Amino acid sequence: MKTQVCIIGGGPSGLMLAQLLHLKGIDNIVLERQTREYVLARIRAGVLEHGFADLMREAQCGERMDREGEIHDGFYIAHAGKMDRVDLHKYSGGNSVMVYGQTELTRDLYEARDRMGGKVYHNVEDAQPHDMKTDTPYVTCTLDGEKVRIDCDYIIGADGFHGVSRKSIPSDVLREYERVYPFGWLGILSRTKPVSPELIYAKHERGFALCSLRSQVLSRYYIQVPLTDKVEDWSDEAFWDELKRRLPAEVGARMETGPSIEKSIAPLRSFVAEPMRYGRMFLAGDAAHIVPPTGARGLNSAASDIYYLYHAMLDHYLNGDDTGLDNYSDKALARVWKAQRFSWWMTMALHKFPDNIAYDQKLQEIELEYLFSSERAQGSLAENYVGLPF
Ligand code: RFL
Ligand code: PHB
Repeated sequence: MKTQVCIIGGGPSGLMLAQLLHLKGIDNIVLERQTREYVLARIRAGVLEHGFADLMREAQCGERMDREGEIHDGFYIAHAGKMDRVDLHKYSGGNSVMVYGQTELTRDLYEARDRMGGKVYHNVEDAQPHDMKTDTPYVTCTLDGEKVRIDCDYIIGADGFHGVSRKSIPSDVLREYERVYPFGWLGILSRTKPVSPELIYAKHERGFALCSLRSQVLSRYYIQVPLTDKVEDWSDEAFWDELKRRLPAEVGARMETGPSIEKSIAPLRSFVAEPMRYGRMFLAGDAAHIVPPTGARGLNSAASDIYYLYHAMLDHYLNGDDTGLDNYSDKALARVWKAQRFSWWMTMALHKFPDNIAYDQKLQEIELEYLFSSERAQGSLAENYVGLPF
């Protein structure tokens, strides 16, 4: 097979780039290891920054998001027995975020690919990039039991944290920066009315909790748990009891509970791989960087990668200008590191750290007291949460 751009990974990053390139007449193929059903069953992000929402519209996939997604102008932080609101709209110069599930936007991207006759292959085994440092790179893989070779101009590694692309960069070229946190998030999805119309991030002596939502009839809640906990350790009842304990009493009292329809534990990790380019292969999204979900930055960091990569590809194919491709890694990493800083800060401010000394705990409390006493501090939080400019 032959194409202009071969994209490894059919998550939001890969599908979004495929869709944008196709709309400009640039031929591409997406190789996804899992079935479509599997990809669409993963429950992940819920909060999109406006830059991501704009990209969905540019990809002609924003119609349902604009109809069903919710615009949020603020969120709450529960701490020290009170609830303080962060006014995103006021402190970010009129911006807001969109609450729309990653599952739904991935479905929208797949449907757009189908409508336009996009080439998306599922159940792809053994995808492997080759000859990235030459002008004739290619990808090999197994499709329906048959060995296939795909010749291309460029390879995009959009295959997530556990993908093959980053691992194909020689170790003397790749630098990796990582912090693993000593806890995870246990999340449940339930067909219940969300306890609050806006998100509540809760800092509590028993650990962090988050009240989020997918719609007015679908709630998404998380609690911080030790890394040693297993999903099976947590009955629905135990989850609801613990969640309520970590929230202000009046919030817990009005919590509508019900059976979980999904329950999973995600470990928390910060990770960056540099550079994000190796010859004719470019990394994008979780393949190159991971943030703990506390700042809702993961998918949104992927969005800026895709934005830079898309425009760099357009310059290459339509204007013969490679400046964008040459600058991609530096430009993407500059924004990635800012999202890392913000996610690290939110995580440090809101979680219970098992090894914290009393001094650290005091500083953690003062961090939030300071935040809500300073409009400038809230301004900094707001501009990062709604998304720094691309
Ligand atoms: P993905 O979504 O991991 O997709 C990569 C795809 O590549 C496939 N793949 C391969 N395909 C072919 N060959 C191989 N060898 C392959 N290896 C892997 C995989 O099957 C997969 O389909 O990466 P992508 O596209 O870069 O998207 C990144 C986002 O998924 C991620 O950043 C977000 O979900 C993070 N995140 C959040 N981000 C936000 O911006 N806002 C949020 O509110 C938010 N909440 C979250 C989150 C992530 C969470 N978890 C579970 C980690 C909440 C949670 C709980
Ligand atoms: C979610 O709804 O899944 C969600 C929302 C905000 C976050 C993380 C996850 O910071």
